[in-house]
Amino acid sequence: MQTALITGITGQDGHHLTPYLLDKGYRVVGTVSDKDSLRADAFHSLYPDVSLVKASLNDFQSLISVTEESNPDEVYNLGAASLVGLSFSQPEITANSTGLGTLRILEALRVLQADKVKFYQASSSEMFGLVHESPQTELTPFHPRSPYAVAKTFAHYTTQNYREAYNMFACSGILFNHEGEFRRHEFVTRKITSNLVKIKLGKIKKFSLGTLTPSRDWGYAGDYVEAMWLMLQHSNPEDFVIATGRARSVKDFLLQAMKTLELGEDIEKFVDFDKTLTRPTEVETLVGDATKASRLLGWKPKTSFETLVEIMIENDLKIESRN
Ligand code: F7E
Repeated sequence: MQTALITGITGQDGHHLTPYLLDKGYRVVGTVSDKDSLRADAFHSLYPDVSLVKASLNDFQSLISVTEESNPDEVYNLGAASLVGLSFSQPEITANSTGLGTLRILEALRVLQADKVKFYQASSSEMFGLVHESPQTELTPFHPRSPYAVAKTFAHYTTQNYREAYNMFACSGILFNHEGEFRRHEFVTRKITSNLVKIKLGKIKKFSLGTLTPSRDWGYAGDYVEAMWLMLQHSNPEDFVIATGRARSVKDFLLQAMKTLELGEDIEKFVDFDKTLTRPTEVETLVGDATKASRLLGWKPKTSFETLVEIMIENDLKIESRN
């Protein structure tokens, strides 16, 4: 039986990757931090077969212990301080867990001479930032625009360096925005679907957004975790862009969600704008070219933009109708 160790398992991607790996017959071990006990309990009730171990990307010793004890075949490093906006007010916390955290877990694997372990790093399209070309590929230069993106870029290059210096099977998936029913409410897509559902049910009248103009390449997280696994089954450790190839603005997402809920097209009726929700340096448009993943891994996104919005709305309708 293969063992997978997942850092940050209680986050969105852990919720999709865990059942995917359990279905394939893996033993799954996940790290949770001390502060996460509520999320850990909720996760445990969903997946009682998963072992949850206390460990932190900020604590090298805990990473040594969990790696030694779980003896994994594959490590998925999904843990990070992942809120881009918040990273501007918490740059050091972000650099520590998102950047140095990746170094610590790679170093734990190196020190333990776990050189047969395959390592997946959750890199981010945010690294492209002020884009040098469109669409972005594995060869597009990085130009990070937030403390989060700077930390992810450090982690990306650290992964590459461990691969080259120590011959480790270490690779990065450069994932563009991926959303779904497990998305946290702080991210714009979930903020939109959950608040529009509340409006539909008569619980609130309006909500606030920062801006409607930025565009993102939005895919479904359930499709993207398959790409993570495929990367670790590939013959060589390489980096891959994972994306749908189509950019839509925040406004497009909002209008699609309003359409799904039959709320019409009058945005101002439901949305206020709040400058404090904007970022000092914004990333205007990201769109990825996943040709390499399609060619070498046989990976393609399966879920359309319209279906993604529907999945999120259905889920929020279920939750909000219960409360
Ligand atoms: O913002 C704009 C905001 O916070 C999307 C993370 O998973 O994907 C995600 O990062 C866009 C930005 O995600 C609000 O300024 C407008 O342009 O949902 P988001 P993100 O920053 O794109 C990448 C790939 C990651 O790696 C990250 O970890 O929406 N926006 N108004 C807003 N965003 C938020 N959160 N809230 C607003 O009110």
